[in-house]
Amino acid sequence: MTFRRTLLGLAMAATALGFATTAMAQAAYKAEYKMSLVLGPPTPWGMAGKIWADLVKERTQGRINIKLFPGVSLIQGDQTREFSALRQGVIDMAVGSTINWSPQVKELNIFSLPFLMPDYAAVDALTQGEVGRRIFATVDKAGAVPLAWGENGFRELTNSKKPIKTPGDLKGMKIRVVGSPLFSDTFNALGANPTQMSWADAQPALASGAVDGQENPLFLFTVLKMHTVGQKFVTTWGYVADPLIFVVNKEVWASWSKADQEIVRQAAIDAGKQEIVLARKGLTEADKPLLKDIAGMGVTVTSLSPAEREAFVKATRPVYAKWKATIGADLVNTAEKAIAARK
Ligand code: X2X
Repeated sequence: MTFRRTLLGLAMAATALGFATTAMAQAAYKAEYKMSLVLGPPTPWGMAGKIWADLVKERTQGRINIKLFPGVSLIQGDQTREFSALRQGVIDMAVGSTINWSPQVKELNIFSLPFLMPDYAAVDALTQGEVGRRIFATVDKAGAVPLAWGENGFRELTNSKKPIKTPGDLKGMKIRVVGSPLFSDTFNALGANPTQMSWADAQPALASGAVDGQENPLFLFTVLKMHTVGQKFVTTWGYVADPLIFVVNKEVWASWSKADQEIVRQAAIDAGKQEIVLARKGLTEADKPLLKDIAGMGVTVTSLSPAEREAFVKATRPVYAKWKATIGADLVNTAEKAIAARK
């Protein structure tokens, strides 16, 4: 029967095509994929990359092999170029901070708005809700495939000079800041003297005293033993927190079979969940053991009362207003609402 023969022919052709496509995709797999990170293991950020790479290798039976390049070494330590390099294919995949990609994706500055997120529930309300979905759509449009959220963390202030309790205490202090100009605006508004530099340059600058202070999540303080480079004072003010985003270059993503794409996506989600637990360890328990560890290093840890914190909030309101417009008032309004409604 002609009809049946045609059907059979079509089925055979489809099968052959299916094999061909699979074979082509398989042939296009690289022997090794390059993953960019600023911080390597044993920091939570580095562990995010390691857990992701290990899960992918195991679940694809080695079809997808990933090598970690911490220190953003694929782009000579210039972390603000990471997103461009990812888009261009110099980097195959990355676990990157929203701060470092903000120069290319302005919406990512939302997490760096001073005092937007008062606690971890606020961070989750953004990344796990509508704001997170809209940001992923923006990252996708900007040229990379976003898969999951992780966390660098709340960025606390450290310095070599004195305890910081008021904006006045920061006056004239040389503070190393990161990536986006929003950070320079925030520290200028507080009367400090901010200097933008990469993390690679920040470490020698702290050691030599070229800068007095910096801001980063506290696990970095203990991992790097920052008290040994003169950082004797810590103020926990929780003014911003940077999430991490797991991403893959678009061409690399398209070269993988649907099944492998799903494996890589699920592995990123699983790694992100595990990493967020690591990033919050010692900071979510009532007695905050990480702060005790730091005090045990001979460091003065200053926690702000709500009234003291409010003085910093007030001083940075104009910066918030300016950047709200840059980021997009609609997105920031959505974020404010999600935070107000958090559990
Ligand atoms: O440079 C920093 O401060 C770091 C390591 O936290 C980031 O890459 C955003």
